Amino acid sequence: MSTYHAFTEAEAIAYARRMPDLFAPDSELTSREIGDGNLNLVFHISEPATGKSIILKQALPYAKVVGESWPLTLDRARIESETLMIQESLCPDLVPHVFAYEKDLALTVMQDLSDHVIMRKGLIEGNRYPLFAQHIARFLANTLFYTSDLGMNQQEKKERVKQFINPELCKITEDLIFDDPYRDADTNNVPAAIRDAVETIWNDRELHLEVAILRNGFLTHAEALLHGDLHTGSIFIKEDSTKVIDPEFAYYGPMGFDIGAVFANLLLNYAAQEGWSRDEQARADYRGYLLGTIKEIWSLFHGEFRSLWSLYGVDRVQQSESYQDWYMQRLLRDTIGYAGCKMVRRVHGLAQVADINQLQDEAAKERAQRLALQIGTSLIKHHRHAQSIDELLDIAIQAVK
Ligand code: SR1
Ligand code: MG
Repeated sequence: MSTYHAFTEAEAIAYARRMPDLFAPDSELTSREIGDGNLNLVFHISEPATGKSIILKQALPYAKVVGESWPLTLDRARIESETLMIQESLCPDLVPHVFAYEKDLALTVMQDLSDHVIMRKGLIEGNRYPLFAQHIARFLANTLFYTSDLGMNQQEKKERVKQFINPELCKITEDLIFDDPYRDADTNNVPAAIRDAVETIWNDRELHLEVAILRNGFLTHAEALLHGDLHTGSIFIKEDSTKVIDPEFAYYGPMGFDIGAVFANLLLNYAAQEGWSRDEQARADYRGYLLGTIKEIWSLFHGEFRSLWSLYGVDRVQQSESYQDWYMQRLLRDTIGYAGCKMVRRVHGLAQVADINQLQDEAAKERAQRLALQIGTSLIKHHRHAQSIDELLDIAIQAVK
């Protein structure tokens, strides 16, 4: 048993050397800490002679993005590794393989994905990923269906809910997504140029009601085992492969929260095209690609989820067509509402996105921020009335007209 302490690069090498069957005991290894997220250390260990490599991910006992003043449970490393193993059993090609998890060190040893890029970076560079919609729709359909009361034994599911109680990480989401952006909170990071638009949000009672309804769903609706933080920084991608990483926020929550997270991050990039595209035609083309991807994801997800349900549904009472229709419409509405919340928090909340923040042209950045707020708030306000995914797309299209 090892006592918890944050690893140095040299300690990461020493640990990797002890892993059976990975590296020869006397081989030369290199180590680089490459973590650029908000919470953890990530060591890339490689053996130059053979080209073999692995990742050691270690949770820190505080939120790295803020510092030691924000303590954070190490149990999130267990949640992450156990979630990855469940997801691997459902869609093995869409998540990294976990070689080992060591509780006392809050350490997970996993497959190295350095031949992929973080999707947020790929989108900022203007790349297109033709297989992404298929991959993420399959990931969402399988992970959400088979961990819910529709697709697994309902008593075992209750045990799973217990296994994935994740109060500290959920609290971050409850505050940073569903509370702080709607008031003048210390955690916010309000860009001076858009203060007027942010203050409008702080005073918008109609909006606050819709956010309260969505927050209630996040607090109480233990529907499926969610990834819990499914933004484009949690996706490694290349032309022919997609890998979903980092499920440390996993817990039993409303399915629409994960689907909405994917849509929100595509829409944040859509807003950021104000500054990234070379000219109007390129901007319209790339925005068309992003909206087409959202539409394709919803359509493939919807088809796959319903077909899993019809073939493998475990609950006779929930099997009827009309119940499935009702359920999918509610899921669409949740998805649209959560997508809106996930956009708004990234504009003036604590943790923002590179798509917008890396824009060098201040005027373009301001236009992108205002657009993201406009689309996000419209999605939140519309969500309980939505009938079709086209309404989400229309909101995005109207916002740039
Ligand atoms: C204090 S953690 C801030 C954000 O980083 C994570 O990726 C989550 O999105 C969280 O809200
Ligand atoms: Mg993360």
